[in-house]
Amino acid sequence: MLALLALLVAAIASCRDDGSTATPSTDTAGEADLASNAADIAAARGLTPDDITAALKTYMPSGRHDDYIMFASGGHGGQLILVGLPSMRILKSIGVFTPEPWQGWGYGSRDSMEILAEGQPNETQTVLWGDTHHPALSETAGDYDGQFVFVNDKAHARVAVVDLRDFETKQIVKNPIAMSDHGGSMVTPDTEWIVEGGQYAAPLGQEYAPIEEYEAEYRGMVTFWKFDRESGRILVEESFAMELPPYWQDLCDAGKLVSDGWVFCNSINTEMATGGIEKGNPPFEAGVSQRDMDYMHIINLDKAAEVAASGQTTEINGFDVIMLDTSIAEGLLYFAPEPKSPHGVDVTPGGDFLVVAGKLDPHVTVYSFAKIQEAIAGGNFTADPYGVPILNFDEVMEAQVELGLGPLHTQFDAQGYAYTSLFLESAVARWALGGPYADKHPEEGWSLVSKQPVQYNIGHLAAAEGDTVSPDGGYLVALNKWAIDRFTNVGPLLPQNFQLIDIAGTGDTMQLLYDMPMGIGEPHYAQIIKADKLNPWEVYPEVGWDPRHQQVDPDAPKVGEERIVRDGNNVEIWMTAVRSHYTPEPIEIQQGDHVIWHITNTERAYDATHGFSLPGYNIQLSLEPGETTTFEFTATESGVFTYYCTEFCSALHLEMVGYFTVEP
Ligand code: K7E
Ligand code: CUA
Repeated sequence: MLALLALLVAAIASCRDDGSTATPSTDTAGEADLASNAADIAAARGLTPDDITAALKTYMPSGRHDDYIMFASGGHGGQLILVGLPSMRILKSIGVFTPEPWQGWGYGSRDSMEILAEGQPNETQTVLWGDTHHPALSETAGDYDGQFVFVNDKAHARVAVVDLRDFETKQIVKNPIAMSDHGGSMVTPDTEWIVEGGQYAAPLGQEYAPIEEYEAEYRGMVTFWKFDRESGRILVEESFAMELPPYWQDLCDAGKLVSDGWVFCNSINTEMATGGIEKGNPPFEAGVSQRDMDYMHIINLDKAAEVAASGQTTEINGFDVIMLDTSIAEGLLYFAPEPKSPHGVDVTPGGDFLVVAGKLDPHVTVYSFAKIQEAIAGGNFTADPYGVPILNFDEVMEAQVELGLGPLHTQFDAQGYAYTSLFLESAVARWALGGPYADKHPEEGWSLVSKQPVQYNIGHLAAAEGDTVSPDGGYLVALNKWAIDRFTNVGPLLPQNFQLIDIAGTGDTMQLLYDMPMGIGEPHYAQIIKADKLNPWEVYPEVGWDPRHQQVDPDAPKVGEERIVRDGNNVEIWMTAVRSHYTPEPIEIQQGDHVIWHITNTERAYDATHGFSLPGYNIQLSLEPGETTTFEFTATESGVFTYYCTEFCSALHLEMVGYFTVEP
C-alpha cells in the first residue's frame, strides 16, 4: 500500500507545468523525499490513492486563483454566492433580495434602499428576503460573456440584475401580474430577453378569486423582460407576458442556435388540482401527480415579441399581456406531452434537442426541435381544455433514456455527454447524446454510460459552462439537498452539501473530488463561468463614483470641500473618508433634525474599503475605493453616538471614528 502511494505521488509530482507527464520515477533525491514524505502523511491520515488524486486536483497553493467561478443562488437566504473551482472556496456572497450588512446592502445607503424599495411586492408590507432559485449569466451568441448575472425570487416573482463590473445588485423588478415564479431567470442567447416563467397559478394581476373558480379565474404565465445592455437595466415598458392555462409552469430554457427565438417550459399540475383534503379533494402532492403526461410548453418568442409590439395585448396591472386566445390564434404556443410530473427542460448545446426529466418517471425524454417544427407545420393536433394545440408525442419525441430514480436536471459537456441529477437515487447519471453528438464519444447515442453516487438527494447540478452553446466539461458540481452524516454535527439545521466531481474523462471515470458545506441558504441552481471571462474593476474608475448609475456623482463630497450645511431643520453633510479619518469629524445636531449625509471614500488603493456604522440608527455602509454613498434619516434619538469604520483598514482603524451628538 505504501509503495503504491509513493509511486502515485511520485508520478503526479513529475507532472510538468506544461501538462505533460514524465515516466513515473523515483530516481532523483527530491522526488524520493517528496514521495516518502507524502506517503507518510497519507498513511497517517488514512488516505487512499483516490483521496490523494482528489486532493491534488483541488488544492490551491496560497495566492493561486481558481480556474472557474460558480454563481450559486442562495435559496431563501435571498443572495448569490460565488465559489471558486476547483478549490470550492467561497469568495463572496452578494446581497440581492435580502439586506446584507457587510456590503451595506439595505442598511441606509440610498442606492440599496431604493433598489430594495422598487422591488417591493405590495404597498402595505415590507419584504426583506427572497427565494433565489436560478442565476443566469448574461450571454453573447449563447456563451457566457461575464457582464451581468440575473436571478429570480420564486416567492415573490421578482428578477434582479447584478452588474459584474462591481458585483452589486442594480435593479429588482417585481412581476406585476404574478405572485410567484420559478422558470427564471433564463436568458436568450444574446441576453435580449430574460425569461421568467410562473409557478403556482393565481388570478393574474395579484387579484382575488375564490379557489373554487380555479379553472376559470386562475392562470399561469411566462414573462419576457427586455434587457438593455447599455444601461444595464430591464426595460419594463418594453417587456411583456403571456397568459397561460392554470398549470404550474416549472422550469424554462431558451432555445439557441437552430432553436434561437423559441422558449420551452415544462409544467406540472395539468390536473389543475387545488389541494384541500379537508374538502374531499386529493392532497396536493397526489392531486398534482395523477396524470401520466403533463405538457411541455413550446413558445415562439420571436413571434410573440412581434405580436406584443403590434399591440395585441391586454393591460393587466399596467403590464402588457398576450392573452391565451391571441397566443393560440397567432401560433405562439404549443404543447407536447411529457411524462410524468416532469422537472426541468434543458436545451442541448446545439439547440437541436430538448431534454425533459421525468421526476416520477425513470426516463429523460428527448424531443427533437426539427420534429417539433415539422409537427407544427403538419397540424396534427389535439387540444387541451383551453384550446392550446397539443402535438403528437410520437411525432416529436426523439428518444427516451432510462437513467434511474427521480431525474431532475440536465447539463452538458464538450464530449457529447449529458449529466442528469437523480434525486431519489442520489446519483449523477452520465449519458451519451445521439444524433450529431454521437461521434464525440465512444458509446452508442442516447444511452446511459455510468453513474456517480452523491451524498445525498441531489437537486440541480452545474457543469462548467454546461448550459451554453460550448460547454467546457472538466468539472461538475452536485447541489445536494441533504448532508446527513457528511460533516460534523452543527445542530438540527444542516448545510447543503456541494460535491465537486471530475468529469474530464469518458466512460466510467467520474471521480468525486470534494465535499463543500454550503451553510448559507439552500442554493438551487448555479452556473459556472471560466474565471478569465470576468473582468471586474479593482477600484471604482473615479473618486466620487455612484455605483447605482455607474458614473461620477456631481454632488459627491470632494477633498477640501467637506462641510456641514444647515437649512432650518435640515442638515446636509459632505464627508470624505481616507485612512484613517472622516472629515468633518464631530457632527453636532439637534433632536428632530433631518440629516442627509454624503460620504466619499477617496482611496485609490486596491482593497482600501472603509465601513461606516451609525449605531442606533440602523446605518451600516460599505464604501469601496472611490465610492460615494448617501443616506438620510431623522434624528429621533438624542444622545451621544460614535460612528466608526467597520472595515479593519489600517493600524489606526480603531481611531477612524467620530462623535455624532444629538442635543435634546
Ligand atoms: Cu429543481 Cu427551484 Cu430549479 Cu430547486 S428547482 S432543485
Ligand atoms: Cu477605515 Cu477602518
